[in-house]
Amino acid sequence: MLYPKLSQSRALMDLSGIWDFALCGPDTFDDAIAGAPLPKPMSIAVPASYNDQKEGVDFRDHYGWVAYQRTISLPAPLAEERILLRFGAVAQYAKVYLNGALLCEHKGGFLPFETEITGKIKPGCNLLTVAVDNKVDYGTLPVGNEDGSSMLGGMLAAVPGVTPKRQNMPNFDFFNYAGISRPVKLYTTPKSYIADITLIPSVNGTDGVVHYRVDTVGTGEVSLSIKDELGQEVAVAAGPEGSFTIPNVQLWEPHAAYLYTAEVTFGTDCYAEPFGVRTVEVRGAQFLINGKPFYFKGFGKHEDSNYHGRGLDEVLNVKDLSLMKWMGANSFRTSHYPYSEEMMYLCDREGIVVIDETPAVGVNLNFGAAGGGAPRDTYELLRTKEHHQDVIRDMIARDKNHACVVMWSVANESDTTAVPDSAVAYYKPLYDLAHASDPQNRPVTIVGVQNDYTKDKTLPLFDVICLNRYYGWYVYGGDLGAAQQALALELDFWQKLGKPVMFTEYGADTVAGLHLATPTMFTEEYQVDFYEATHAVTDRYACFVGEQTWNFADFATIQGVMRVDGNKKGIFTRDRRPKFAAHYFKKRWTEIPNFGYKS
Ligand code: BDP
Repeated sequence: MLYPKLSQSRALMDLSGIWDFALCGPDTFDDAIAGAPLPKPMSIAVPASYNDQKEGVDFRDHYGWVAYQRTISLPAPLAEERILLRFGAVAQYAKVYLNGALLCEHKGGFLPFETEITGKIKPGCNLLTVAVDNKVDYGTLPVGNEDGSSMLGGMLAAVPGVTPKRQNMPNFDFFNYAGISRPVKLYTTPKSYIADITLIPSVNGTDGVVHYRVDTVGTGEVSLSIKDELGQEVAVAAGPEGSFTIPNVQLWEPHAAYLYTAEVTFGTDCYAEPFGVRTVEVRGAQFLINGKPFYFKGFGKHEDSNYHGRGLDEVLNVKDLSLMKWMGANSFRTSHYPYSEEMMYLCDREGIVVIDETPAVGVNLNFGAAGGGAPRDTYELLRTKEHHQDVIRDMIARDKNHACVVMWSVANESDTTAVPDSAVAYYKPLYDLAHASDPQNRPVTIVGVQNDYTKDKTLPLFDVICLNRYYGWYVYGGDLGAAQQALALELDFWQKLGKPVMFTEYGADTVAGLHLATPTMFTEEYQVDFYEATHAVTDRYACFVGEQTWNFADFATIQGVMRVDGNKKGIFTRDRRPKFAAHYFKKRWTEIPNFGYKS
């Protein structure tokens, strides 16, 4: 799906701002609400999660539906165009109404959707209502509890006669922020229009050879003009599918991005898509970008900040990439859901490498919030399979042209050992689907939970072994010697597989400002010791191709006995102040080259 852009053939209107808002019921949304202005509405900012914009437990812990509302009008000169209403992301389920009539529904909180409103938007004022459900359950990604029931149990058994309030219990370790979290846009295209553009770059000697396809609707001729960064035309092409050659191509490289622009025209429609020319390949135990062995230095992140919650914050995006470059980091994973399209374009521009992850987190009923008690068959109990296929297809369709994306992650910390055969039956088709969906056929991974890896039949099916490991925190916390031994045993195991291995998470909760001369857990000194001890082991393995810490910054979680004001494993605080470890990593990473570290 193309990102909405202003061009000589397309008008673009951003509906960001203050909308009317109301909390609604838990289970169903009453369509009648959408037919009239909300009575005594609250004011809410869009785009942003709603949770932290107002005070009160009922607001923060709201379970179920809310309504957003505003009026929209179409400028009269655009009346003859094709008109679309597009949502960057609405978490977790959306129903969109215009003048009381249901236009569309969308499941999933992290990918865009749009609906054509040509002929439905009338002259003058139109009432736009967006109903949003925040419920997570056994059928959603991410996974949560069923029916708002208290599935956690906690440490003690439930007390008979007590009825806990219904609420979302995420089977994942981040706050279930909800609402219209990414921009809402109204845009137009001509009646004959460009529907999609696919670009598949390759390198032939000093030339870039790019295969392309332009999907169109209506009548017209397709032509392409390829411009370099100075706006000079370097190639042309014609027809809906073919290839073009860029002589003496400038490659897109980590920290040295070069972007060309494909200016595509079809009849009167035109659309400009920036792209980089680079190759990605897993060869043996190496991860190659442009044919050179790449070393991932970076983070698992979150879209998370004060007041915005999970809402798009472009200032923060620019700041985060700036901090990464300051430290010599070259990459991050979009843990645990696809990030905004704005962030993906920014990473293309800034030369930051991205592992792009679906929202499949919590597909594990024997771990985390859901854990405890007799083992359960995750794959029998969850109803995520079809939706999981959808999010893989939709994420790849959205992000397929981004040079920054070098690998897809189909899930984080799934149940890959407890019932190994059902895990393989669930994940092998998803691995195949990801490869089949990607025109560039990038590597595909699944991010593995700390487990009895000798029994894991799922991880080895994937192209890169991505490990979330907490030796020295959840396992052997405070005993870094034992942590090192356990980690070395595990890496001895994985290196025999002959595939690249990397950390997609490792870290220690650290309270900023807490210091001790003799480090203990939670101090800033312990965080640095934890990382130093870990690297003393990982640096010995040639197959170990990357280190992405958990987490870039402290972030919000549900309240509970495991978390004091959220997860504190950040290298930065939530407001982006560096902990000691940021300076440690800055020194380490500026000395580790992006390419050839282990060769
Ligand atoms: C892993 C999860 C991540 C958590 C982290 C932690 O992938 O989302 O926040 O551990 O416990 O299990 O800090």
